[in-house]
Amino acid sequence: MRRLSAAVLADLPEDIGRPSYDREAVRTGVIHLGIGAFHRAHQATLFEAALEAGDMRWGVCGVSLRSAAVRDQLAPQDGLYSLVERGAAGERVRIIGAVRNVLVAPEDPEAVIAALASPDVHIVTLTITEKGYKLSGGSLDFSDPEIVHDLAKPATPRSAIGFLVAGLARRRAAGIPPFTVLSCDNLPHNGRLLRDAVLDFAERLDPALAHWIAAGAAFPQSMVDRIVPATTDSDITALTPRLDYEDRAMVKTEPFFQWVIEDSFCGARPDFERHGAQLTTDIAPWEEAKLRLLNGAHSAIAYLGGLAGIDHVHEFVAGAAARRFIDALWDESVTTISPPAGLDLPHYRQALMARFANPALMHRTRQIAMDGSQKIPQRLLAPIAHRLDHGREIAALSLAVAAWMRWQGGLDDAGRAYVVEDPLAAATASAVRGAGNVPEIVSNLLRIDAIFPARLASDDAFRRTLESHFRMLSENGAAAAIERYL
Ligand code: CS2
Repeated sequence: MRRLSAAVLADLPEDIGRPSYDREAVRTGVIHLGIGAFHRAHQATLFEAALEAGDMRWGVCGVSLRSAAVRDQLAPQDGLYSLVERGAAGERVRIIGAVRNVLVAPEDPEAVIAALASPDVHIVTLTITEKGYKLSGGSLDFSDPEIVHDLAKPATPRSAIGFLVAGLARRRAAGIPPFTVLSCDNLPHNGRLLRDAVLDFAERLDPALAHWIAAGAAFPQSMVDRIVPATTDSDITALTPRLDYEDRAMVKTEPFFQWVIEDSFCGARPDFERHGAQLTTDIAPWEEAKLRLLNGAHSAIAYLGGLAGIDHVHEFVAGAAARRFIDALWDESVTTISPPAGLDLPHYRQALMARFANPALMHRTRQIAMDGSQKIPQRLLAPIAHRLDHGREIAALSLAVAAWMRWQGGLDDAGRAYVVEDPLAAATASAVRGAGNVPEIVSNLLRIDAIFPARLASDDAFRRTLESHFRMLSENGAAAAIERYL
């Protein structure tokens, strides 16, 4: 099958959108670290809109910190890929041209540093997932092997932090001002955490560099929202007859798009507001609402659904009891947030449920279950701690945490085995294996302080609730535990 590429853009069927600007005239103003499907379905579409509006500064150079897969998909296609939006009104396909090239960092770290040091580059965006920040207890983990490596060999870094600092150091040496570093990961205070990590790392290398970064670089907070399930081979096969070409780099997503960005940039930026993002001076309420409502429910669905053998999010919320459970979870979480002005919570909840129910997305519970140790603290544990502090019950939120605990055993309710994909999988597996009964499993897991803050690990009411939920899950299964919400 012929591949999508610049040479065939003009041959595509008329109903396929495509860049109308001159791609030759695009400059690279953005470096994106962690170019997976999410970036291509989210930030890249905003930079595309800027290019379409004639502001040619915002082409993207993508960086893969690990595998060559995305480069190998995009390079033969001149960086072009289809954005397939699937919603109630059907499917919309358009070709995005904003990604100009992809660098594979392990193949050539110097090329990444040189790209970061280009005077044309004004913004570095990141989707490196929670674990890419190398944090422990909220600050940079100096015992992380990649951080140890990068401090010893700063000219050939491996971590995002190492690359950012190497790029900034190169700019400083060349007399080029620093860039804005824009975190787009699902972490509360993502910009602040990243700034602290970068400064802590730079400080160890050269305090004057840290000072220069602190004085001139900007690290705005940002909240991103768009559901982007991993592309499957059958998605690619289904798209081929529509294009009449094969697109191995396609991404699928929902029509919904949200990007709320803290208004603090140190240099040039696109006209974000005009292209669909929102700028604000107070980002925390947006982050909190999204993490605790959308992502909190997602993680609950991932573990309860995963244990019950439910493969996709829309299949989970098809059940009346499951929807009641999600509502109960939200009833608990909403009391822990102060919603931003302009967010109508009942409407937001309704809209979230409809997004989860989108059958065309085929969003796998397994995808969300990944890296739970990095996700549940901000999604489930923070609201639980808040409720306990206010003497409120935590039945639904703690059922989700108990399901995460049971998930660590590697066997679903039907006894099927799966691999727990998580940077702390070894620790959680040994916590479960070393236990003789439910109270031991629960207390062994609660002792992992990279996940559970002391405030929760030592809370008797929390521990007892987890034990009783865990027993219910192992004796009756997740489906029965959810049925109780009917
Ligand atoms: C999901 C998120 O995989 C996950 O952990 O909860 O990727 C979620 O789909 C996005 O945050 C939606 O904006």
